[in-house]
Amino acid sequence: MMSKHTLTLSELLKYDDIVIQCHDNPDADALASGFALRWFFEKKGKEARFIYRGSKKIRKSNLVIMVNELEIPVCYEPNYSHKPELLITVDSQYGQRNITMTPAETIAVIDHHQVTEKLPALSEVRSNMGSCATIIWDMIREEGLDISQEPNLQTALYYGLYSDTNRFAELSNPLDRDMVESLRIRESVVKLMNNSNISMAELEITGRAIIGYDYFDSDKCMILQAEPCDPNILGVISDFSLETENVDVCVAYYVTPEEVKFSVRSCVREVHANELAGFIAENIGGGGGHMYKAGGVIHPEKLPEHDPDDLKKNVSSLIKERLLAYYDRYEIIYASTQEADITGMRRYGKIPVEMGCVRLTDMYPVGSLVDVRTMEGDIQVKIEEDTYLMIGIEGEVYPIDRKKMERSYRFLDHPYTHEFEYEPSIKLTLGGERKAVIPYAKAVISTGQSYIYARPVDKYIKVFTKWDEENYYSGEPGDYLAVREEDLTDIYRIRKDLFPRLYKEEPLN
Ligand SMILES: [Mn+2]
Repeated sequence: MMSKHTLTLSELLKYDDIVIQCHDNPDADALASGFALRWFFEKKGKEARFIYRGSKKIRKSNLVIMVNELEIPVCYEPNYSHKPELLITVDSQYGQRNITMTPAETIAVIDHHQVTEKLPALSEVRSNMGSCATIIWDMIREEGLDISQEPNLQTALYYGLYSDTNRFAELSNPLDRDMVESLRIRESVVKLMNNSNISMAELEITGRAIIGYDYFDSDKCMILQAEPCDPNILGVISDFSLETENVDVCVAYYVTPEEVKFSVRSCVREVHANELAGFIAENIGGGGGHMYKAGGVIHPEKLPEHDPDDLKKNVSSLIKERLLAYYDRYEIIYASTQEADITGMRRYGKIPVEMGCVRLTDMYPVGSLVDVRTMEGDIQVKIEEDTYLMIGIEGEVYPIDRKKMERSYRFLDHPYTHEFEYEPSIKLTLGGERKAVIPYAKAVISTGQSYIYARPVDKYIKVFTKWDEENYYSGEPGDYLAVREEDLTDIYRIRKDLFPRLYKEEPLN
């Protein structure tokens, strides 16, 4: 079970006696989430209480600053005995170990972690989101409320996501990025919190982790194990260690009985940190982020060998095995330097399917540098007179030049309309308002004039296309390696689930 995604905030307004509870030992995201939710109820004329429990009062200095400076109305209630009509847990799930159980008549859950408990009917869990703050921000937006006059609330939401994604480095969901862009924050408070981020004890943890490094010559990578700490410290450790000569990739992690957190850093284009993070946590947790910085979590109970007494040892050998397996796994193909070897490939023609096509000069002037936001991350495109953007059948976008486009597609008379899970959008790299691309798109259909050679691959591949030397596309066994008949250096990858929908075999000519 990944996510559950059904609740609206207005459904919660039929209750009167409302308590919001975040997990024990709250972090910035937990505080921001409760704060935002309480603000929502206040706007709707309901007074909700925001509490946290557990054995420890907030002590970490950045969080003390956050509560005081942003005036977060949160109460520490270790011995809470009132049984509310509605209890909403934020940034955690009712029944989980990290949140003291508070009896209530009705329970609701808003969270961004993996689902581990049976969820109540009133639940909004989006496990792919960088922070719980983002979910509540989105839900408030869906209710039509405007937070632009609330500097403290905006700053809290920002800092919640910032902390949960290691200073945005491990951010992976486009909605998270949308929130960051929309917020106006109190910079001075963020600065203050940032400069009180590490305690003396954590400084020492950093030092000990670095001294105990494990280095693998063959792949120039390093693993560092830290004692349990604020996950942000893992980012500090891996960022710093990556600066070492002959270290291209770093993984820093800590182990607790509840969870294993890790940070991944890469400074080489052949290893995308987000992909490696996903690989390390495959089937046992989750990972993601950016090309060069990423992170993730492993759930100990999902480990193949789960022996609580030997947890540290199991985790350390698992991370090492997976890191080294990752390197063995891929064949790397550089399109810009080599013509594809088409031996063993078959010839295919494109099945006519409707797609969207945007002439980018309809959106921005020639010469503009734009960031195109997609499900898979941001790509940067320089707009030339004849640069077009194609929108594929799953909402994936890619640039194409006019000649190639005209050879392969023809325009249809009806407008292009389509809905995707995440709408592709675009903005100037230098800043400015984000524009959705679909309203600018025209419907096109492939003419069947374009042919490719392709073959399914039997191993994992990374393809650097000629369009983007910095960025590769990964393929797994069964995916197709393809090359355009008229340009044997235009090599790319086509996912196995899409291939039969897009191509049919043609005789060789
Ligand atoms: Mn969180």
